[in-house]
Amino acid sequence: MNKRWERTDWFREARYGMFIHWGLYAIPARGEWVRSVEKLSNEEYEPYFREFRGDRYDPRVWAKAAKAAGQQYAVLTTKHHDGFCLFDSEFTDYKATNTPAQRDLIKDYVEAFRDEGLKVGFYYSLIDWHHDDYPAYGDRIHPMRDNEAYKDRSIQFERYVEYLHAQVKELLTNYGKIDIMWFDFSYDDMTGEKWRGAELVTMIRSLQPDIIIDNRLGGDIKKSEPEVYAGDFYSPEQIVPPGGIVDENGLNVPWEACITLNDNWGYHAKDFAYKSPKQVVRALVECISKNGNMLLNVGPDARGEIPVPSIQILSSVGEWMRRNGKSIYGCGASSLPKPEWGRYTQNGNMLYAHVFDRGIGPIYFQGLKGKIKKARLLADGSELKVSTPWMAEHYSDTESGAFIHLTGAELSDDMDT
Ligand code: FHN
Repeated sequence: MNKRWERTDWFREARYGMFIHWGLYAIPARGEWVRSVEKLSNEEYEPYFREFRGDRYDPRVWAKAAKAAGQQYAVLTTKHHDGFCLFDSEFTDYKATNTPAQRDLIKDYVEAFRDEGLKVGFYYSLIDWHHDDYPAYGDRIHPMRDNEAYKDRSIQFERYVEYLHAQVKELLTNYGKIDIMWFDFSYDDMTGEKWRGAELVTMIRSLQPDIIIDNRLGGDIKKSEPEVYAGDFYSPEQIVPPGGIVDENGLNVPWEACITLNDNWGYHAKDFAYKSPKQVVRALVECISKNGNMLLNVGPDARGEIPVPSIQILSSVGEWMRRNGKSIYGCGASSLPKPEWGRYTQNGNMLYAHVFDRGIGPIYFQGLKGKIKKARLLADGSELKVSTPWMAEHYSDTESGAFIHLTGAELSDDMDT
């Protein structure tokens, strides 16, 4: 892969992470956009700040759940759009240490996830509905967008940008090595140099040389000569991009699809539409089959616990990962055409056939005539009889990936791996 993406090597090996949206919005329990959707003023939202305790918050439990799920990294909201800081920032009083929680939630998260051997990422909202110098009246998404009281307020947006830079600096200074900086999100003219993006990224890279940054500061990561702030990976949301992500020359760009387990990022008391483990596995396989990652979201409740349905799905997918993870970690797209029965992932000369819809009769491996030396079911290592050079006998377990071991020489001769 292009030298430009070298710092994402670990990321493209890891392939699968946990996204965590947690904050004051878990108390109203109507999703993380509740302030904007219901146009709540700072004063109307204030009771949640005074009440926030997170008495059951134990990031070690979260970290163990992520590890058992087969996830290799995590990204936690340090500040979402409501401006509430989960970390002990010296630049605001609107922070967890000033609530009944009385602790630096980010410090505990970093320690817990590192202790489990996972990489650690910070989500940081560029948008801030609490800060006095963030544009409000007439803004497309601000809770006070229609509030006349905010119409003629004189704000100094530059003061907000200073605040943003100062907080990113303290996040990347006070918590040791951080692996991902996940900004969210630029919109309309609020993008790129509006955030003083080039200066911000230069500062980030000087503090954390190995960190990777998403593409939501702005710019166009697909350009051969992108803006300094265009990021290290593309971040599609709630979709697995049909053809993966390539740059203007058709070369692969690292990408990560962030996906919710239900209909909301933040906790929602009426969230029942959970995806099934099968849907999650198939989405994960699809991401890797297109050279991407998947960041799967959980939204802990007001007391700090990941909802039981989320835990159950993560655990079930984790069992699949425990048996089939070799077909995910370090894998990417195969040069073979997508088979009718499912998807391929590949790692060097090891081809993984993910059979979703077997249909009837043997599985047909188009283009592999004479190439299959042996076939094993990845989940249990059992032999799959290759009844003719390009067919493998059908087998019962349609949920597990199978690997088809091809001899390296022939494969590298015939297929660009
Ligand atoms: O508005 C946010 C949303 O709340 C959530 O954080 C997602 C996660 O990628 N990002 C924004 C919507 O694109």
